[in-house]
Amino acid sequence: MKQPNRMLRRAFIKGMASSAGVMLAGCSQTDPPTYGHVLRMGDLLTYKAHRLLLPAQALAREYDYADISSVPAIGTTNPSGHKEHGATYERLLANRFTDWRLPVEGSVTRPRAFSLDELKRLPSRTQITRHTCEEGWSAIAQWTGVPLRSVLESAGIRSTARFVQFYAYDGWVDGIDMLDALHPQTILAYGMNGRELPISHGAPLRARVETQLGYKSTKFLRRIVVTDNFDDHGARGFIQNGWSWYAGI
Ligand SMILES: Nc1nc2c(c(=O)[nH]1)N[C@H]1C(S)=C(S)[C@@H](COP(=O)(O)O)O[C@H]1N2
Ligand SMILES: [Mo]
Repeated sequence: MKQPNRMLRRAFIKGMASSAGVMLAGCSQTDPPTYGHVLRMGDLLTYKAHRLLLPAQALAREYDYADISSVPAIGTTNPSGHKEHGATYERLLANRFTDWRLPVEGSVTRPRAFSLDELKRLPSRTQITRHTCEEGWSAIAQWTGVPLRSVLESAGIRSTARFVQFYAYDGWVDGIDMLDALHPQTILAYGMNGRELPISHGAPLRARVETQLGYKSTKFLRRIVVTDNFDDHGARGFIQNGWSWYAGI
């Protein structure tokens, strides 16, 4: 009586192993690569499993006003001191970001640069969400901004486009795939808790990527580039520094 059970279990384990194999074997040139230690292969498995199991447009939980908490400002809290872009940021800040422009370029049919007012004139979205930092804390805030989807659509997304890269005034560079870029809760936020986005939280504009850990929500946006291929941003990017490029939650 024990025998069939054991065989079933073995078949199940074999099935698991081969489906994991299929997932890994399915990785092509177009998947985000992993580098270094063999354990980092798990990053690709996590990415593929998320994309397989979660409906692409599943919404992150949204909260009530009463749930809003204080949010620590983490990482760069003012890029003024940055060696490459600090002086520019300082000048833009002095003019209250009236001269700030966000170029949206790369794999788009109508590359253009947006002023803050132009972004604010596009339909906005407000959401109260939980920010989860890889350091182990989380906090809830209300974010107001323009869906990244609207911005990309106004620049005309080419059919070959697959990733969106964010460049910041503190030298931070990162990217997300098109599924997260077009996600309804992925916004470029200029407001926080009903006020203008504070400098320490990424003024004048930051990304909110609610489907991933906090470090994917780039602050102090300087430039957006749509790409057909994965870009690891070399030594300045996350992957070669040992972070996971995909940090889905
Ligand atoms: N440009 C830029 N974006 C960034 C960071 C940063 O240092 N620079 N830190 C990241 C990390 S690790 C976190 S947890 C959040 C912190 O956002 P907050 O300061 O609004 O809490 O921003 C993310 N985006
Ligand atoms: Mo973080």
